[in-house]
Amino acid sequence: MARLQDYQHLASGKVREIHRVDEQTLLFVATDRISAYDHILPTPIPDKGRVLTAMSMFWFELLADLVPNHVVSVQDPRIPAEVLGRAMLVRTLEMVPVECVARGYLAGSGLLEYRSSGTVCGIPLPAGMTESSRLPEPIFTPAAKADVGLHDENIDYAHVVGMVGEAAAAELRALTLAIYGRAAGHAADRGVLLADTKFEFGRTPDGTLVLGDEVLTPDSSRFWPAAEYREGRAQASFDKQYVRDWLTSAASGWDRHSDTPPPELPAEVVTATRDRYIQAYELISGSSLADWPGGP
Ligand code: Q0T
Repeated sequence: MARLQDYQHLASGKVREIHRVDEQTLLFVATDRISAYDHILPTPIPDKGRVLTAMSMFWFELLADLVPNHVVSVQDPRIPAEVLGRAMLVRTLEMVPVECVARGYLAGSGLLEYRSSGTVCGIPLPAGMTESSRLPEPIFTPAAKADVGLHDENIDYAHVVGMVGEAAAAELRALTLAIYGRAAGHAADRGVLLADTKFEFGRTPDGTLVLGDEVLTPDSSRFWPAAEYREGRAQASFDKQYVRDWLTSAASGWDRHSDTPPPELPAEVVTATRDRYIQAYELISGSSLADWPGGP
């Protein structure tokens, strides 16, 4: 079996790592780290990396007739035992420098832009919308990756055309909206609203657009329990609500607007959050996490 130290470390995200396996192959590793309020918390959530990997794989397979993806394997002797279940061997792609976001509801940076200009990524929206409103139809709201520590910057479609050209921009928008539509329909059938989600695409040497990164996970998307949806207020997060509630409670002793790092999470918050991630995976995929690689 391979060791992780056999591979050159190429990049770290907040909660992911990428290693080089060979010229054509990367090891994409999801960690158990969790972020909240723009901080990485000091306490990991056991199995979070496995859940996000299993969930991405479920969606890649559901979407395979719409778009090819970068996954080579999640069970291969080149995957070190220490990351089995939370790592994907993937094809090295030439990544497209556009964060491809689809939104069906108004939240986050979309809500902020709407409040200040009545648009999202330059797309005019009806007057009178409010926090969490459902959009008249899903929209493509691209962003440009920002430097570490900064938020991605929303850009308009013309900006995407300037970056990648007319044909690629049109292809990215159409694919993003087609994938969102398929995924949101599947989620809705299971009582989950897919408020928004971010995709990253790359190209193979022959120019084919391929879906990369992790997809349709709670880290790349807003999943809202449909039963609790109410327009005009922030929605409960499917996965992180226990963490947010505890961090903002007096019990944590933490002020999220200060520049102090967040405290360790209590064991009961860790357990409840882990259970929520597993529930989300099992609800959406119809499979048991016990059947996914890397278990005990
Ligand atoms: C990438 C080539 O996830 C990222 O960084 C976190 C550590 C962003 N990123 C993606 C790539 C991929 C993928 N996925 C790929 N298949 N080929 N590069 C690099 N950084």
